[in-house]
Amino acid sequence: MQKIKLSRPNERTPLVREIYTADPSAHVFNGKIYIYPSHDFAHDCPDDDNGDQYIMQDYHVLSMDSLDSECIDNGLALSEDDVPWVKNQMWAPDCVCKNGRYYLVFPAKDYNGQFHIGVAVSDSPVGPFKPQENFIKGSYSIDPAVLVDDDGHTYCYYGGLWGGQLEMWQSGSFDPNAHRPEGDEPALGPMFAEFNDEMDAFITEPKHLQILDENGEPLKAGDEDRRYFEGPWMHKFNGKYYLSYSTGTTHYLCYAEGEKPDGPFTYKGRIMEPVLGWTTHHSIVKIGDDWYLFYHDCELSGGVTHERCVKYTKLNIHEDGTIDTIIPYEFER
Ligand code: FUB
Repeated sequence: MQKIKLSRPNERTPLVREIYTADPSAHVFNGKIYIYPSHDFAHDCPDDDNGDQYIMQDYHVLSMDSLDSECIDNGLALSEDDVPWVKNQMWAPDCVCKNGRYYLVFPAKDYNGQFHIGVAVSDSPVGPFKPQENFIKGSYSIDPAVLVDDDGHTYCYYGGLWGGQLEMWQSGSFDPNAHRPEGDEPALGPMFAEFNDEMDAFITEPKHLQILDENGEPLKAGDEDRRYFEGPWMHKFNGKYYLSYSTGTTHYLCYAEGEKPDGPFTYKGRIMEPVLGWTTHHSIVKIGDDWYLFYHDCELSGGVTHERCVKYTKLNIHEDGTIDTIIPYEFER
């Protein structure tokens, strides 16, 4: 395979090196690029399947004047100490601008060890953010990604398996021993709910989204190369809705296409082959006339799974919405 030639000096390199960052949700606000990442905490404790190694305690917002300029760490935007309901593990956030205010939407564990989704607000895209007193009623699990649709409706996509606890809520209440779907059982989709205008409540009952295969059948739990695991993102292209996500155990970024914000979605293919590290998590954003993928890997720490760094690369989206697969380390400058 011919290596692709990268034209931007900071493409596919760590955007900041002073802190470890992951799960980048990128947006353009007022012509400037803002990245809302997790802030990885460096430590020597062992990894486990529950994600206990991801001990994040706060959020920093990154910003760039353009894709070629320096990426700035704007310092502390929100700490776990400031949020009454949060005990620990502030994982992957997103941010939306509504009515001139910025809403940081984030998952964290409460004092019962359960993940929920909270919101904090600021007049500035870089914070500091003031948290709401409690988490969003009826929310659970991790990885919120928020789409403000063209008609102003605001949708939240969220959920993650294993340490993200999505399986544990299948009955509607928290069951740490709940059965994990496997084999030919239908895979669990990401969750979907609509926010109110004030961004302090869901106004629809959360529901699982369906991702279908080429025959219109729901993807199976055992189809680990294609089924949803965590890290949802939604972008619109030519009026269609594109749900992208991580397959977790097989480490791919994949996407599925739908006609409506709540699907159903049909699996389309891979966006990115595995990166260095266990997790893969991304966002997709249009900057100028082109589309970009923001993602993370563990290059900066030499492969430590919980010490990650955010990067970006150009994404090739065709007129029909199909996306070329990125091979993360096959390039030359
Ligand atoms: O950063 C902690 C968790 O790792 C995120 O919530 C997942 O998406 C994975 O990237």
